[in-house]
Amino acid sequence: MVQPNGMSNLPMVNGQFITIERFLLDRQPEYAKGDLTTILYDMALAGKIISAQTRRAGLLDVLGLAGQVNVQGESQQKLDLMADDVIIRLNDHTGRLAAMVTEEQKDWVRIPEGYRKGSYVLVYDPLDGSSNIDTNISIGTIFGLYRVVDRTNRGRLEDCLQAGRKLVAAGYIIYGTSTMLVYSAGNGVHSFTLEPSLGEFLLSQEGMLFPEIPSYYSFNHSAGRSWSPQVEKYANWLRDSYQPPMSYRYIGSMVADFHRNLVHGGIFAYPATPEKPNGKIRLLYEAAPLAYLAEQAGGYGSNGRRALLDVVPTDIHERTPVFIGNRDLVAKAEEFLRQS
Ligand code: P6P
Repeated sequence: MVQPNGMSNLPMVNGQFITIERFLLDRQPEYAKGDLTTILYDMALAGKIISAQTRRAGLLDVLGLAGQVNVQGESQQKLDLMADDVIIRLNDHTGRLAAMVTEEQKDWVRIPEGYRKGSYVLVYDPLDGSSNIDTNISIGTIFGLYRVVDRTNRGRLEDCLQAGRKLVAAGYIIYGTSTMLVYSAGNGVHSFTLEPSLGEFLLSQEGMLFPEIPSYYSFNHSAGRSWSPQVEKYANWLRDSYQPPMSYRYIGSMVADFHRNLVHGGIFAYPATPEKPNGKIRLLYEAAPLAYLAEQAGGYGSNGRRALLDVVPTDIHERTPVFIGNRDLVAKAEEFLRQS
């Protein structure tokens, strides 16, 4: 097929390039057209803006700490705060949302007075892996979308504290060698690559699935000093017994580890330890959206005992142990953790 000059390096699918806007219009299930689809556009726009800022981080004075700590007591990076501000300002006045939850705000975010409340709740981590910002390692935005519990009384904490099983869409934007948006609205997982010269996210892959044979396992082995005997045995099984042997990769940026494992097969785990009895990863806006994507891609996400999507959060910032990736590897983790 003759490629138009200079266009042949764009991510083509079936010989054509499809923008996320066209994809959402043409492929979204009927029930998802309307506000849900528009919110996904809004997140794509947020991704473009955040990508531009992270690309220039070295040049603009946005590197380094902002001199504040977030509700987690973690030093907030300037890019964290910028990304959070971008997402809130893109979404708080559109009339599509009734509430937001973000890692960077202590309380859930209300829709400002004077603006209509919509039917959706956006939960997100504006910049996961932010401790890597100053070292040019891939970082990412993670998001999930819920419908409000009661349309006649919307915009309440109850709308935010829903199990992941209630998610109607989830996704992430990874700011790496290229900027990619990966999402699902319940109809498979689809990935888009930002073409900077066009400012468009172009369809890269439709219907992503974890490869049958996993290639990587991702743990922070330095935490191994305080793992439970069961987690220790599981980690050793992954290293010594699983066939065909996997490689060990741990970037310290969950979105990047998750994305690599989705593409090549594998498992990411952040178990509980005595120092972190509930693990480190936040349930509502990190683990649950990724678990939703994992299940849509034929994988699974567990807290070691049960599906992450079945856990009802009791606090918007609660943490959870995480085992997420190829279904058989995660099921095996549950098997090891059940042993006394
Ligand atoms: P550790 C980033 O802060 C994060 O939440 C995840 O993106 C990442 O996988 C994890 O923490 C890294 O934590 O304790 O291994 O440095």
